[in-house]
Amino acid sequence: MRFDILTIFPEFFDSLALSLVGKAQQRGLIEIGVHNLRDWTFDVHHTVDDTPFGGGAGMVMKADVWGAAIDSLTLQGDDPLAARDFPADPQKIVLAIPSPAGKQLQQADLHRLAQASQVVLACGRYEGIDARIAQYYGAKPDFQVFEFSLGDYVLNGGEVAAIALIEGISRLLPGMVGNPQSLVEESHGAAGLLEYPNYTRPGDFRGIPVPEILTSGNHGAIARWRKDRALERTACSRPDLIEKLNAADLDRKDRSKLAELGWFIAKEELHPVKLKYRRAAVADAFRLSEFAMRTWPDSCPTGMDQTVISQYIAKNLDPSAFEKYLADPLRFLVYVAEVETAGSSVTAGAGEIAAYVLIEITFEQDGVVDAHDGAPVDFAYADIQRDGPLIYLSKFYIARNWRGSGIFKQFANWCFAQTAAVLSDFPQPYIWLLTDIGNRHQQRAYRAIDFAHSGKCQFSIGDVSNTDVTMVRPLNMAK
Ligand code: 6GU
Repeated sequence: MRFDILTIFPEFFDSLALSLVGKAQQRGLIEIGVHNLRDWTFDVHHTVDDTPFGGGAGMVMKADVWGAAIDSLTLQGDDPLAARDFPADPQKIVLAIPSPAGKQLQQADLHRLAQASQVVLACGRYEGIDARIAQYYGAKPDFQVFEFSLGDYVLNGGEVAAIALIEGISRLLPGMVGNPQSLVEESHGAAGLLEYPNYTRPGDFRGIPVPEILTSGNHGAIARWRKDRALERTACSRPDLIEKLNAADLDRKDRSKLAELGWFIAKEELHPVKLKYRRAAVADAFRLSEFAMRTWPDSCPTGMDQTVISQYIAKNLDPSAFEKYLADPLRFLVYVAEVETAGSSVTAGAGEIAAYVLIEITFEQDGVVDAHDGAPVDFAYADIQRDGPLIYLSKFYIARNWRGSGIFKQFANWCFAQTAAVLSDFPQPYIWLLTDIGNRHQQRAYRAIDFAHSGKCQFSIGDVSNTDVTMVRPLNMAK
């Protein structure tokens, strides 16, 4: 591959003699020509710029000077003899133009450019190069114009970006990097994640040890640890990359790590989605009601009468019921998990609701809880004594398409931590719930988040009586 750099600061590129790029030149893997743009000027002052048509600040680099320079480096001129010496190559010549107005350079661009046989780098200064250069060469069939930016910030000229491009392309060429696996594992490699953190000797640096697992010799566990760190780093620094991960490439452990980080894969979805947890506001009443009406029938005992269900919904889950809860924030805690969309964190009611939780803070006087029969007032959970109110998990619903995504455990833990903060005056409140005795699946799910069975109780829906089990756990679990 051949690079030709056009610049008014040729010395800028002395650094290309160093390191791997320098070695690659010595070994003939790449050729780099550095050319002074002023060699193609027409006047004694070697003028490369002029004032912009239409006015405005700064200077614009002249198309005629650039055209002459690019032509001569790509042997596009009128000299048929020169053209004959140019190796016939079916591939296009890449004219790479660094510019803060270009497409942000990505690893995938480098892989594509690594296929070219010649890359001409046009390093502009000032306000850039006359736009007709990109237009003219872009229209030529044997050229491919690539205007690229390093990121959303402004440098004085394209030189730094040109060096970045050359180094980024060179290391992808065959024979450049010793171990091709390191191209896959590194950040922005095939996995679509940022790289995990690395450590080497000494084992203790100023009191900071190396993570123990890395010295365990357990390769499976090390691979898992690295993947988890890569997922964490990526979720933190580059959530846009998490959004692009393919669900099909994510195993159970990946999904569970992502769930911890707030990212979930809904049924039929191809990519993870970020869910945001928050306390609901009065303005959420209508949407919550709509959501509750839609999800409530799913949790009813099988074979329950449809009209009974409808009556219950109309009476207990209409918007005014939620308005009542939301207007009484000292007694009712309502939390929602919703798809994070711009603005939804500020105002209620933007993103799709994935789940909601309704907790009722019920206090106890003289051994009598002020609401709900069947509350396990006397139940003692293993060795953790209740020391505070016995509060009631009234509702916890997850939309069908979000079930099995890991949201249940994550959202529950978040809600309980929030609730514990609200009740921080009490050392150890308990939280309890009722669920249909026949719904083994649900009971198992609650056991998985540390609830224990505490008894049975009758629960009426309309005039139909059902047997429920009660389950309970301390609000603060040591974990
Ligand atoms: Cl490619 N050029 C200039 N002048 N500034 C930049 C850039 C390029 N990329 C980011 N900032």
